[in-house]
Formats: sequence, C-alpha cells, structure tokens
Amino acid sequence: MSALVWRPGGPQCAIRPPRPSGAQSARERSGEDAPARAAAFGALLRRAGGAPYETGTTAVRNLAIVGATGAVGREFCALLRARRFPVQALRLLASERSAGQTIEGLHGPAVVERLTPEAFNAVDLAFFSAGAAVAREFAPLAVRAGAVVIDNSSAFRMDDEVPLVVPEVNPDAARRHRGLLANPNCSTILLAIVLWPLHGLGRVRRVVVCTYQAASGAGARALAELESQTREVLAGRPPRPEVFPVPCAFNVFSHNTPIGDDGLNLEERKLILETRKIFGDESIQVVPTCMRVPVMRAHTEALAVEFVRPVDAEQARAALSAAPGVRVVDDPAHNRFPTPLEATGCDEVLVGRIRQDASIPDRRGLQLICSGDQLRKGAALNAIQIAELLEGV
Ligand code: NAP
Ligand code: 2RA
Repeated sequence: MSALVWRPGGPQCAIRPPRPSGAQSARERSGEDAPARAAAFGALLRRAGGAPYETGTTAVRNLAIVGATGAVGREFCALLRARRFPVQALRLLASERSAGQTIEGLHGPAVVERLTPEAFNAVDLAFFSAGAAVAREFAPLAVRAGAVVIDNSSAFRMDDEVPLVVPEVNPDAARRHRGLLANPNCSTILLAIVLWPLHGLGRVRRVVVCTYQAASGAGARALAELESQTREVLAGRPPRPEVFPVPCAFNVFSHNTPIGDDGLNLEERKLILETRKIFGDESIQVVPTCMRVPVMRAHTEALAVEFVRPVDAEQARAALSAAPGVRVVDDPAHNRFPTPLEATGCDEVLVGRIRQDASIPDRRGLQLICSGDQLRKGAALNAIQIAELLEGV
C-alpha cells in the first residue's frame, strides 16, 4: 500500500505526524526562519529532483491524472517521465470528449479514460487539473476512495482545512492535510517563491506586482488560438477571437477573468489572498495588475517591494542566489535579464533587474522582475514536489 494513502478517521498524514496544534510561530510569521526552511527544502529537492529515484527507497503508487489531455495534464505526464517518479499504474482521465484518445503517457502512447466516480478505485495519488467544477465534484470522491488529491484549480485553495503549499515556502503546511491539498495559482507560486527569501531579509510590508501572462495560462485551446491567430494575422487575415475576449496575437490586454465589485479581476484577487495564506501573514499588502501578453508559455512579473527593515540590492541578490527554486539572471552590463523564452522548460523561477527603489527611504524598497514556466513550476512541478514532500523522498 502506498505510504501516501490517507484513511478517513486515521492519522492526518501517514508519512509524518501532524504538526502540534497552533498555527505559525511569531518567528515564522515574521519571515525570520525563511532562510533555514528554504535551505532544508533545498536539500530535499536535490535528493528528490536532482537524481532519479532509487528502486526500493520509495513506495510505488497507482496514480491518476484528471485533466490529462490539457495543458497542465500533459506537463504532468512529461515531468513524471523525466523525474522517473515511481509509478505502478497511471490512469489518464478526461471528459467524454477525449475518452479513447491516445496521448503520450509514461511509457509511450496511452489511452485516455472518461472520468467517472469509480475511476479512483485503488488509486493512491491523484493530480487534478481539470478546473474548479470538476474538482468540487470529483476530488471528495477520490479522497473517500483512499487517494491523496493534489488539486490545481481554485476550488479549495482558500478552504481553511486544505493546505495551500509551495514546498520552498511552507512545506510544513502539507503535514496538516486530510487527503486533499491545493496547488496555488501559477502567478502566486512565482511571486511567493521570489518574495519568500526577501521576506526573510526585511519582512515584506507591501508588493506592487504587474504580470505579463502567457496564453497557455488559459489552457490548451488558448495556446492554439495564439498560434493560429498569429499565422492568420501574418497572412493578412483579420483575427477571430474565440477563447479570449479580444485578439491575442500582437496584443496586450487585461487578464481575461471576471472583474468584481472591488475592481479586481479574479487573477488579481488570487494573488492577494493566496500569498497571505501561504506566508501565514494577513498583513502583507499585495497590489496586483494582471495582463495577458502574446507569449506561448511562461509568465513574467514585475515587482516593487516595500520592506519593514532595510534590504540592500546586493543582500537581496545573495539571498535569491541561495534560495531553492530560484535562479538569478541579472547582468546589467549586457542587458540580460529573465525572459519567458529562457524560463520555458526550466524548473526554477528566473529573477533579475534587482535594484533599489529610490522612492522609498532607508533602503526599504526593491524592484525586480521574474519569469517562470507556469505550466511547470506554476502547476505540474509544484504539485509533484508536494507529493514528494509527503513521501519525504
Ligand atoms: P485545459 O488545457 O483547458 O485542460 C483542461 C482539462 O480538463 C482537459 O484535459 C479536459 O479534458 C479536462 N476536463 C474538462 N472538463 C472536464 C470534465 N467535465 N470531466 C473530466 N475532465 C474534464 O486547462 P489547463 O490549462 O490544463 O488547466 C487545468 C487546471 O489547472 C485549471 O483549473 C487551471 O486553472 C489550472 N492551472 C492552469 C495553469 C496553466 O498555466 N494552464 C497553471 C496553473 C493552474 P477534455 O480534453 O476531455 O476536454
Ligand atoms: C492564467 N490563472 O490565467 C492562469 C493560470 N493558472 O494564466
């Protein structure tokens, strides 16, 4: 039986004992313990991701990917393959539309099955990436069937009972799971991973963040729309938007999620709420503007950070260089900084243009940019790392 299995009424997590009651300590909330926690997770990542799993050291599991035909689902397959994640059997699940199709599985072409309530029989671990409605309906069924579920949608992220985990930031939160864990939104993961080491230096008070989000963040159809629309426009034909509300080729527009009464779109609200939950700090002010750009893959974010304590640009560069999951690309002499093209296919979030914000006194302000592959670290990779964390591999 898999070490990951959670049984209703049993211990919260079969791998590690639940954390003693009481939320985060004052030290955790202040971010002072960030470097130590990041270093500990760095060691774990090196073992988990840096080398193939050794046979016999890890339980072999029955896995399911819900939404296997989608942009994130296909990334799950590719990453599980590349990381040699120990899998006994893998079920590729999607809607009726693609049931019977063949996609690239773990060992060559594999047939996609229709998602049904029975699909989770004997499944130990299920990665969900099929949207919130599917997760709300099927994730509880999967947990009841004995699987641990790691969900990529927004369905459960803000549920108090559900850990929202970025392994480099709040790995301990995963210990409190009751069968279901949530992956944060992709923009939040990129922001959190870069902000966390800086939080440890000077405690973040406020961050103004502008995003430049790739088309594939809206799914496989959106990516196809950018590709085909680009060809159409170059051929002199008018763009015909279907997935996005406006032409996406050769255009930049406000993120395509609905705007609430507060003037924020859904993507912006996720950045605010999820960052606070992951950091365990309700006082952090996040001021977001989310935009869509005609990029295939990998999101970019521009950050202006205000700290409680002074933080030098050099100090920040050193902390980010040492942080797990981050790679500093910061070469002003050659104007070389993070780009989505360079970030595509990378596990790390690239960070650069690290500079003092002269408008904030006492060196309490920094500006920087980051680019990260939102299908990888922003979705599938983060979820797989959560699973690795639960197993302690
Ligand atoms: P996508 O490319 O549109 O794929 C959606 C997947 O869900 C497809 O496999 C689809 O199967 C499946 N699906 C849809 N309705 C279903 C149903 N009723 N029953 C079973 N399967 C169903 O979307 P995506 O970009 O991969 O996103 C998936 C989830 O991950 C979303 O919640 C999204 O917010 C989240 N996410 C996405 C990204 C990103 O960069 N794209 C990043 C982080 C998180 P069919 O082929 O049968 O339609
Ligand atoms: C996007 N929120 O719109 C998505 C990815 N999760 O880019």
